[in-house]
Amino acid sequence: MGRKAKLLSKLQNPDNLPTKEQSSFRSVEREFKKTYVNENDKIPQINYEILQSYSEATMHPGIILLKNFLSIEQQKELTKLCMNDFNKLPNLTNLDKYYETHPEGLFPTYSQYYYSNRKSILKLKKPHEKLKDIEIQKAFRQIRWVNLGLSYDWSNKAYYDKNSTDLPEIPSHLIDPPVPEYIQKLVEQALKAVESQTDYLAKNYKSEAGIINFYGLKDTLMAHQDRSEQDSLSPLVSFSIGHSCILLVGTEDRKDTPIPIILESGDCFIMYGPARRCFHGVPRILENTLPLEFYPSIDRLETYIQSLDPVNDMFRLPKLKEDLELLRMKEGWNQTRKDWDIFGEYLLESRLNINIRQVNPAVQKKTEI
Ligand SMILES: O=C(O)CCC(=O)C(=O)O
Repeated sequence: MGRKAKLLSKLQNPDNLPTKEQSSFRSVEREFKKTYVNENDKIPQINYEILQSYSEATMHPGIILLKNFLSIEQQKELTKLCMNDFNKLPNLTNLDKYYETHPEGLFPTYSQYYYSNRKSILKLKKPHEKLKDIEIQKAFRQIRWVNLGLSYDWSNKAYYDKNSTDLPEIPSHLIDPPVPEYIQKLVEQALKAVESQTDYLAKNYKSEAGIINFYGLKDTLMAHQDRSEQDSLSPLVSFSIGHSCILLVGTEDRKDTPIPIILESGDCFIMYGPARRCFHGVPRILENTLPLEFYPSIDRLETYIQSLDPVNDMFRLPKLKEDLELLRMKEGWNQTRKDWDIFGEYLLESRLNINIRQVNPAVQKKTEI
């Protein structure tokens, strides 16, 4: 049996899913990536129900998955906030290190391109041997992360010490803004659910830092442990929007076999206490999983479909065309898309993840957690 056929049979039969003896984190990660990412491969159908029931049955202690936690309206609001409001100073993005930082962020210029075809270029701060100036529509797609709350130094994998002389190139009064209130409120609601299921005391939690991850359909996130937060027990609260993904969650030992969990749009995933330092990663964004509610207007979708490549996008085209037909039958669809097109079209190729952490240990807790 070939590798692909083997994985497919594993996914279709829970008894055959990787076991401790068989696979380290790396090898399971590789199987998901290899089997599904190669454009020239035929993409096997994933048996969602089996994968989902497998994840639920084997959930680690310290992991809580709140399905459909966010309403569609909340997800749309968060998408707008992530793409525009939060995507600018004082929050740093991956592009700020190399490219000119726009105080109002890239969204206004991207929006002018999207709605009026006004072209503009994002310039490098200084010449770079590999990078070059880029058109705004490409630059916007290259935003990979936005830092919320306490500023994080990605090179040293540590939160900046305000008293350090080695601060990022932003005015010092902009460092360490609070996590946006809209997100803090959602985190509070999610933690109420944790509180009702465990003896974690949510009122001591502080949303101190966060990351917004912007994934394209081929992006992945390597297995990693979150070790930068001094508080190693408080929950990490994570919201998913747009395309679904497979999240692999292992143990604190990279050699242990991780479990695959499907995170869908609107889900809230929480790791706390015993799971807080577990290895986790995203080997796969699942194409054809964007809920219909997030699609743009019919004209925009038609133009988008025409812009796709019949070979490279052969596994997405049939579903997009099917969805287009469904939308054509929905009366007044375009009227409900007012001001949504730019966000909806972005989500046709994306997943957003917002995850929030407490960095410093809480003062008082009911239990060790
Ligand atoms: O995208 C996700 O769901 C996981 C994100 C994550 O693990 C991280 O940002 O450290």
